[in-house]
Amino acid sequence: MKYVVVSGGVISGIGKGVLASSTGMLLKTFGLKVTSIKIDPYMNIDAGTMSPLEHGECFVLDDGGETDLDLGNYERYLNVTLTKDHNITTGKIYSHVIARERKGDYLGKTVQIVPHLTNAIQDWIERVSRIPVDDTGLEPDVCIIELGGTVGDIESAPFVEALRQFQFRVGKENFALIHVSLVPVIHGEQKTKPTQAAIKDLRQLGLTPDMIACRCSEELEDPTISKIAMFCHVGPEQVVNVYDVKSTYHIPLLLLEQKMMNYLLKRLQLDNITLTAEDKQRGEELLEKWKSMTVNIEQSDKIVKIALVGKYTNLKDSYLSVIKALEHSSMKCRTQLEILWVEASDLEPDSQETDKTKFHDAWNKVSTADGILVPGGFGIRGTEGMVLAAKWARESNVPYLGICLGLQIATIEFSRNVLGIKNGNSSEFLPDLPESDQVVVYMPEIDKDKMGGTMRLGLRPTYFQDDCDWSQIKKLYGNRSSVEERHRHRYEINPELVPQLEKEGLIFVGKDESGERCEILELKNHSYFVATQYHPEYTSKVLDPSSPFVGLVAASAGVLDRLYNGEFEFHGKADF
Ligand SMILES: *[C@@H]1O[C@H](CO)[C@@H](O)[C@H](O)[C@H]1NC(C)=O
Ligand SMILES: *[C@@H]1O[C@H](CO)[C@@H](O)[C@H](O)[C@H]1NC(C)=O
Ligand SMILES: *[C@@H]1O[C@H](CO)[C@@H](O)[C@H](O)[C@H]1NC(C)=O
Ligand SMILES: *[C@@H]1O[C@H](CO)[C@@H](O)[C@H](O)[C@H]1NC(C)=O
Ligand SMILES: CC(=O)N[C@H]1CO[C@H](CO)[C@@H](O)[C@@H]1O
Repeated sequence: MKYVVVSGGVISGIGKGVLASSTGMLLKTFGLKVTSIKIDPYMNIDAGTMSPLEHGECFVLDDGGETDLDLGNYERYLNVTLTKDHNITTGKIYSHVIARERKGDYLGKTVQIVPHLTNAIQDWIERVSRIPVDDTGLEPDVCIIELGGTVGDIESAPFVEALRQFQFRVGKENFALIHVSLVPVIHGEQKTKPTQAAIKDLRQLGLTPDMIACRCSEELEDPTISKIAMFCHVGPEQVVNVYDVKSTYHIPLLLLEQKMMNYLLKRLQLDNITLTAEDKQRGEELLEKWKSMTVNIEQSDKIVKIALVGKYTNLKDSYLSVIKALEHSSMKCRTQLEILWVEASDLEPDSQETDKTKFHDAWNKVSTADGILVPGGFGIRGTEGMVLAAKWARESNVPYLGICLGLQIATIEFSRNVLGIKNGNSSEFLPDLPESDQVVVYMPEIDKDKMGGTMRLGLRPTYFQDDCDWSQIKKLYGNRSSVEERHRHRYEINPELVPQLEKEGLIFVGKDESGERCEILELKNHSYFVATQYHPEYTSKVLDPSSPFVGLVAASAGVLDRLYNGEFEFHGKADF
């Protein structure tokens, strides 16, 4: 097993995750099997309880693990399926060591950060890196380890020490370190001092950079590269120039251009890993497909406008996977994407009195959008605005995709305005709603009193029902009889209402294994009106976008027919 550690210096938030996943993706293009581990030096054990306002979205894995959004990045770039063990947090590793201490595993010895905690970290990395993550079911060849935060923080100290020891445990030829640093441009001059200081910190802690990835707003000049090489005691070929590009999907190509892989291949002796001709060919195809997907889109001058009617629209990170899924889909449909951010509560009539401009602005966006998306979310605020947006989409024949709450919203709207259940609502918003008005109900098997960890979580199957050959969503999923997607919810559509809804044309085309719980709804006789109880965005991949999203983007761009004709399929080689 080869390990590539990606750490960061100077400041955080300069794209360590993108660099790490791009490196992994490039290793895959050589035919290697790549996995990844994210180390988060914070005390939380469970990301499910962290506020999306503070921390961005909560990402859900196949196994129901709730992590922060970085694991999503790896899944999307590397086309792999990770588990909850692929994230290591300080809290997790401490509780692991403390549990062993309680069991008496340390035989009465004094339990210390070094060696007990640092050993536990290394054992964890070795164990988890071997978990198969793709459909080959084989052990991966390379593991990318992203160390969160910046080296030198108090928080990351035990992990840095563990990695220092780890390079000796696994051997020099199996361990490479990429340090991501920042080169600010001040008065037109590229400053190397912060990078020099960051590398000094790193060396002091016993780690040697094999590559220094310099983030900069512009291309590094040759003298800058020489200077960094000289003062940081590396060769110029070890300094990688990662300047700002139009889209993060271009970063792998940028790294490739700079021959970063040549160095890594040599350094890790990757040639010694035996690969079959088939593996190699798969790798080459992957690169062609990546180029074709990410570069073609620039040549398109078509723009599709999707209104995202949500709640935390001023914190866009809380919808990160949704945005990524839209980006992947628009690349597939060869159209540029423009997201219109709509704060749902601004659509409500009340807001007309408080802020007229916002009200008109919001409606202007909704009514000019090519498609409307209502994503998942919690809480009451803004839900009446979402109901109005769903009504607009239904009545104006504008493509609509609802996710989780978005499915419940679409059903509430339909119950009120088509079935005539005037006060139809969700018992999530109104706990003592009369039974006749309950459109959305609490799932019976879930314990109402416990908040954390009581959701329907992770990968579950959805079965397409009989008589839905007309369904667009079924066709988009390739006419499969069932699909597996990731869930995260506590409430569901009231099953007793389903016959009435279906009679009026709102059809539940997908249900769970019991045949009772509604998973996918679709409106008959509409350009595209689909909603899912699950979160398809979590499994969207750069090269394999999620079907419900592809459907929304294609319908909004008016190219559904071309999509069904297979015009957007990849045929072997990038056409440039
Ligand atoms: C991604 O992985 C899945 C299975 O794990 C595979 O079926 C699919 O072909 C892969 N996609 C690409 C673009 O390699
Ligand atoms: C539905 O419930 C919400 C939350 O209590 C409330 O604000 C809204 O007015 C209700 N809608 C109807 C039509 O009763
Ligand atoms: C799926 O089924 C529909 C209707 O039966 C058909 O028109 C379509 O070609 C099928 N698509 C695929 C990919 O098999
Ligand atoms: C869909 O509904 C519209 C208006 O209700 C009607 O004019 C049209 O014929 C319907 N189309 C189909 C395919 O049923
Ligand atoms: C923050 C985070 O991602 N936490 C998850 C990491 O994995 C453990 C299980 O090993 C989960 O319980 C956490 O939710």
